[in-house]
Amino acid sequence: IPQGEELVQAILDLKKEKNAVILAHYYQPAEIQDIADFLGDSLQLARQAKETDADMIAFCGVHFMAEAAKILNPTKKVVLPDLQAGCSLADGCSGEGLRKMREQHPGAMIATYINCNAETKAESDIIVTSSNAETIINALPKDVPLIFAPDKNLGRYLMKKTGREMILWDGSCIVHEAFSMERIAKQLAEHPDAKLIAHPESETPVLDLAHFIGSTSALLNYVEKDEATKFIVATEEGILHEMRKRAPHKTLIPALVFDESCNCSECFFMKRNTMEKLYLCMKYELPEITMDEELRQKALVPIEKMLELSK
Ligand code: CIZ
Ligand code: SF4
Repeated sequence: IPQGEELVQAILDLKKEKNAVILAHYYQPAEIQDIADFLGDSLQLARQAKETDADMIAFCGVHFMAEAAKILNPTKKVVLPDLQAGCSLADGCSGEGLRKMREQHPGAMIATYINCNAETKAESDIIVTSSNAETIINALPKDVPLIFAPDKNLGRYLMKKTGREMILWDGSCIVHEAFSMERIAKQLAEHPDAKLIAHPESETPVLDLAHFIGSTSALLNYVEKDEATKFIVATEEGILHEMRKRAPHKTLIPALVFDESCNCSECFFMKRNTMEKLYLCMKYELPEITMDEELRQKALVPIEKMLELSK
């Protein structure tokens, strides 16, 4: 495997040779973000995947995101640098589990966060992301019970924002639930001029302290546009790379987590992807995301509904 500058060039050569597009999430390692054709959050990447006319999508993110790309654009070959790039939210909510929950609540609608696998999507009535969840929930019929899966923290936050009661699946993101309210409160005391910004996957005590709560894209825009010059950032630390590019003169401090031996909040699933693995997956076109066509069509329905409602 080539290294350094040669590795970057080799990936660019493969991209041309195979008419590939590289899509990367903001939580990816910095080198991967820098080589990507499109960088985005899960909603933006789903939109890019749907629209691309490349023959191959090299998806640098986690498995459920690459699956969403395949669901939206099935004629393209979708490859993922590391098939083990999972997600605690997706792994904790199976399609079968959701089906059982529906049986327990006859007549309920199921709104599911995009952080879930294809089987789980197929059991859902509508998919949401953190950028469109509030709008979508407000647009759903009010006279039926509503189940929200799999993130209970995002679910709780949405109940507060929309005033709508929801039945919550008991899942969480291991990265966002690791933030420590006590340690963050100390950080705020040490930096009285800083604003705390947080992703709604974080737990309630952290959200209660936050000056601003928003999706990945909303947090990026906020840091860029807000008049404050110092921010304590409670979300996956990979996003600091793009924040620094957009707001080079601002001070960005990663929010502290419970584990005192570690000073940042990395999603270890996201970081399984490396430049070497990106090179290999493009060269050998493996591992590839494949999906049963019936499952794909079922999973597509609630995603299309989301895209329609969040235009
Ligand atoms: O995986 C995540 O935690 C998030 C917030 C993804 C996204 O881009 O919405
Ligand atoms: Fe899943 Fe959390 Fe990692 Fe996002 S940050 S991919 S929600 S484990």
